[in-house]
This record gives sequence, structure tokens and C-alpha cells, in this order.
Amino acid sequence: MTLRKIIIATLVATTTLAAVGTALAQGPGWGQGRGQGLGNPDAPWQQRLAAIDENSDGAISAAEMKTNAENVFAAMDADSDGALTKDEFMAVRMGPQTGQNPARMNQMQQQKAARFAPMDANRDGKVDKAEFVANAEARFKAADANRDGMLKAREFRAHAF
Ligand SMILES: [Ca+2]
Ligand SMILES: [Ca+2]
Ligand SMILES: [Ca+2]
Repeated sequence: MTLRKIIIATLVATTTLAAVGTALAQGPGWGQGRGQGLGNPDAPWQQRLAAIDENSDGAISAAEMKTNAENVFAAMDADSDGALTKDEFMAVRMGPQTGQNPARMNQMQQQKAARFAPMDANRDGKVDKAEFVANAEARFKAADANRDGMLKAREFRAHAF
């Protein structure tokens, strides 16, 4: 093959993969619509996966999840006192921030607010690092459908990390 043909072949392959991703995105249970397909590396969940996937093997290990939880905790703990208040927790927005309508944003913030209390295992009104990491580990276990200790892209996405 000439270089030009190789480039075209690569483009075709990439486009086909993107089309498969879009088809999957439209299947039952995926339903996020345009721009969220498996073939779209810019989908918010794929960006989150890539951010957590330190060794870039396309899956999240328990260790990677823990490291990420610690980093997220540090980023949220605005006054660095080792515990998150609800205000600190709510101040950092997660998930897609663009193209959301206000009602949807509101709903997401409410869902987030509802996650705070369950994380506060000792009910002192704050979520400390151990509580935060324990929660991340519990979510990891719940999402690891085939219990191989790794979250593949599909498992990761299904649980909307
Ligand atoms: Ca990995
Ligand atoms: Ca704090
Ligand atoms: Ca607590």
C-alpha cells in the first residue's frame, strides 16, 4: 500500500469504529445519545476513565481507583483539614458541565447532595479521607460485575463513574 492508501484505510477504520460506538450508544440502556458512543474518545465518561486509568490499559484497577479517590478528596478538601464538609463536597462539580440545561444541572447537584450523607459513616457531618476512599472502594466492588478486580470501560460506564 502507498502511504496515501494506508491513511485512507486508517480513516475508514476509524470512522467505522465511531459508527459502531454510535450504534451501541443508541441501544437499550445506553441512551445518552449523540457524542457519548464508545467510539467517541471525547465522551465525558471516557475522559473520566482516561483520567483514572494511570497505566492506560483501558481498565481501572482497584489501586487506580484508590489513588483517584485520594486525589479527588485532596482537590475537594478546600481548607486541607482532612475532612470534607458538605459545602466543600458540593463546591466541586462532577460530570459534564457544558450543554446542560439548568434543570438538569439542578437535578445532578441534588443527586450529588444525596450521596454525601451515606459516605459519612460515623455521622459527624463530615466525610474524612478514610470514609471517602471506603465509599470509592465500595462503588468499585459494586461496579465490578465479573469480579476480576478490574473495571473495564463497559463496567465503568454502566455505573456512571
Ligand atoms: Ca489501568
Ligand atoms: Ca475540609
Ligand atoms: Ca464522618
